[in-house]
Amino acid sequence: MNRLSGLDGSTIAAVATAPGRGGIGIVRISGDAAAAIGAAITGLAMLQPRHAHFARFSDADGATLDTGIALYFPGPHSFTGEDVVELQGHGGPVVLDQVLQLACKLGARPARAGEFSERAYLNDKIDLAQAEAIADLINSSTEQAAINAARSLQGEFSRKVETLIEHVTRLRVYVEASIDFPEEEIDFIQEGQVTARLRELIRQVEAVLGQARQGALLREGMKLVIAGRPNVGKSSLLNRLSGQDTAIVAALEGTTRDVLREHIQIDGMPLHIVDTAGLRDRGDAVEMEGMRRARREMESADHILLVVDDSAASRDSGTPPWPLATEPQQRAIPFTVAYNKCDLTGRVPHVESKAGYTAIWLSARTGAGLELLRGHLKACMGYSGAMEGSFSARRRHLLALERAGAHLAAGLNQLLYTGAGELLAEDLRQCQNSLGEITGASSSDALLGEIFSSFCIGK
Ligand SMILES: Nc1nc2c(ncn2[C@@H]2O[C@H](COP(=O)(O)OP(=O)(O)O)[C@@H](O)[C@H]2O)c(=O)[nH]1
Ligand SMILES: [Mg+2]
Repeated sequence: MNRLSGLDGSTIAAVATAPGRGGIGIVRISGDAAAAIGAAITGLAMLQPRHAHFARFSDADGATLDTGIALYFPGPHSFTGEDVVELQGHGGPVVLDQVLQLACKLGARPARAGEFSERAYLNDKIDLAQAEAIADLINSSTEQAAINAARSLQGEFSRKVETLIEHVTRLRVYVEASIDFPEEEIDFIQEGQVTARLRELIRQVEAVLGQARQGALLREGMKLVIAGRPNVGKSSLLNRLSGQDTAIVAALEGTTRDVLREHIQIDGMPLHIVDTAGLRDRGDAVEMEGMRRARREMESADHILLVVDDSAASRDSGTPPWPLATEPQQRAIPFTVAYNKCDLTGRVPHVESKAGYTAIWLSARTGAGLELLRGHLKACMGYSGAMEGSFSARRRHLLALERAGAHLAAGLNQLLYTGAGELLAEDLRQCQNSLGEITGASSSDALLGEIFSSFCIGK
């Protein structure tokens, strides 16, 4: 794809600072006419590159709108790669809008959401993953997420993907050459070298995928759904974990009917906790609807915290006692069992590893064992202390990496069972395409539109 085909030669302008009032507000202008517009507004004959000009911002009639600093960054050494002028004035919505209107009267047009970043991408200043990292950096809600986004913006993730692309390309060239020159055909299987390289590539894609998963989790957080029978202490646990009195706690069965949500952080790891109605086989219409919603939440959970009343555990049949027909072990969703109310049973809070799940004994009332639960949830999110070398990633990136891995696996199968070099070459081509979607080397216009339109104006 020719990236430059997305550019229309227009000059764009937008307020680059957050809406509202602030000490300083910035109008950013990018495009061929930027320098002329900047000169006209400031009344300066010309703006010196990378020089802070103190100037009056005046309209065509000479009326002063504001005073501030004008900066000029000639392309290609600017954020967008085009001529960029920044007018830094006072941060009031009306005065900034006046300066913006003036810039538009002088030949700019209002920028679309994300259009500055899009131009930076189209002019090859950053790749797609880096552009997304800008949005992630601005939107990050935890320190670790911000650090990760900054690493992606520096190209940490992109470099890993590019290395993968390079290796795939090299293998592809090798395979295709042997197809194109059959007189020199190599017996792939006999030789074994291609198989080994494929296996190594699969391992590398898996490694990057693992890191990207962690990055995505840190960016988006883990959705933890608290589920179980009525009265086991689900709402008490939500309140304990969030440190807030969010949910009504009562000795009455069927107290919680609506789905309750809290967003918390455990050592910088975002966790979205969802408290749900207790599951049982009866209840009035409202409670039944609550249970229906509880099940729906469980289906979209990243992790389920199944709460069991330890003092009544023997009453619930089965080990562990699954509430009614909602058996998380039948789904692919990982889960943890919290044996609550251990203050009543006198059991010491502790963690046990069971087949396919973890069990934790705790008390929502006394808070005993809560640290064990927090530590366990952190581990489930992939918390590893230092988090060195981690970077931000999005679900889109994970899917692309998964597709790339699947194409490699398919290619390996072709090679092992049919010995078909052509089919392997095709799988490698598709693998390369999938990886290219991450950095934008092979992305459709629709995808670009979708990504940049989610940015805010002026970014
Ligand atoms: N002794 C004891 N009681 C608890 C504990 N956790 C909750 N409860 C009590 O159990 C009852 C039901 O609690 P609640 O959080 O509303 O349970 P839910 O229906 O699962 O949301 C309330 O009376 C709570 O005070 C606990 O750890 N120990
Ligand atoms: Mg409740």
